[in-house]
Amino acid sequence: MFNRRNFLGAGAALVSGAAWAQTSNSGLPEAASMDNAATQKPLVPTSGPDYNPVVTLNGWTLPHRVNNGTKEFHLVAEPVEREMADGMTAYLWGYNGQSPGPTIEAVEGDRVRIFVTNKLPEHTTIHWHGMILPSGMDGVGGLSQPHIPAGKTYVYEFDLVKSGTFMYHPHADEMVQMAMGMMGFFVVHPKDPNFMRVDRDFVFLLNAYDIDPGTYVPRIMEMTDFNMWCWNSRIFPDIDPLVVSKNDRVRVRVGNLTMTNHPIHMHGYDFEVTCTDGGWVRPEARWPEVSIDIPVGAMRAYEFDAKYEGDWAIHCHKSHHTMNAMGHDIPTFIGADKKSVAEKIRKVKPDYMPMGTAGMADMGEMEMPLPDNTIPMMTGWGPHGALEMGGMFSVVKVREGISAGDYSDPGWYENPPGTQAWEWTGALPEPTRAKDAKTVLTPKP
Ligand SMILES: [Cu+2]
Repeated sequence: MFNRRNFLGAGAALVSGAAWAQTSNSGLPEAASMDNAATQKPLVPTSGPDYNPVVTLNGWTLPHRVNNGTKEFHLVAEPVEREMADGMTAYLWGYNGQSPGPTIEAVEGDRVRIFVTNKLPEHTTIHWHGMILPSGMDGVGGLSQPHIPAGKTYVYEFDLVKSGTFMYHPHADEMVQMAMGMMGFFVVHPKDPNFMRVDRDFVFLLNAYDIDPGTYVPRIMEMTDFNMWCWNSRIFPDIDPLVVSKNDRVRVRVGNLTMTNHPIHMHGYDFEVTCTDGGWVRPEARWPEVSIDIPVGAMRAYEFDAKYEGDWAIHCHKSHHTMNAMGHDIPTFIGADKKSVAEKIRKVKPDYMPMGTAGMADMGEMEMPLPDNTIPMMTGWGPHGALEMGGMFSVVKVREGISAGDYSDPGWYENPPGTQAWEWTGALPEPTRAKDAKTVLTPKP
């Protein structure tokens, strides 16, 4: 297995590896590596057909070189340290320094040659999810090819016969390798630059981990009880916002490589599903939605015109998926009177504070002492207070006049006067039916 020393060793090898690349097109292409979990600038094409590059949330696009008309990429499967949020790092497996791996972008009609170097402690392969390609390039270890042994480099080469949104992941010891974070996006842009053109094109993968608070390595045997619900191995409050200029045409591509479905809900807009991993959805086959369920092992892309300025929440609608670790196995105390027991506990633990008797919102506001390397289950602050969120949550920030290619955080939206919910300060008559109510869920003071 790996330990911290192996980790650093793999990183160091990569850095020195960069030096031998780029010398000749007959050798391996450079294996770029990323040491940063922030959203990187999109990679604008410098040759071939024009396209609007995607923005990988808290991720990056893999650079390539062109060798006699073939686009060459170099993926390195290896242990990585991934910052999931400020104060929380996971020891994962990924590609080229990060989990998920970098997004691969190319154009319909391209021939691609992808070198895969295995720096994991065990064998691996890469399956190109959704792609139409020769059987022997499909990446199922044992079925379509021998596994790539540790330390070896294999080459995948095929034509991109259709545009769309695809994923890549191992088809070798999958339970372990995907639970450890090995996955990435593969976006094939249409050959016609005007087909399905948008101004902003975001991609992220849904993934999940079970990492006990205070530890670093996911429990890979977990089937259902995950405690880290991530977008691109990142959790709220540190998933970057989706920054959009007013009136942009926007596409959001979401892939699901967890073991459950995720209804992704975006506020402020209705939108249409325009692409699945099977291909583009014809205009006459689309219907309006405000939540889009992303099935397991699938991707969905939706589009909208950014007509409405504001800070619009985007999140999984399973409420347990907008929580971080520490949120499980907590008994329900709503309606319970913990006053007398709290007095007894304070005799041995003077700072004990009973929580949860009126709901759990107090957990979002408290700065509770935590073990190392975890973050609270509900956290994050907005312009009006605690957000009480975690996990799969971010914000679509639509503003007037953001220049093309600018994805920097514009800060919080200021609601124009008269457009924000306000407090009623007039008379509040007793509702008649409340007099008969026998059950009151709030404990008496
Ligand atoms: Cu979810």
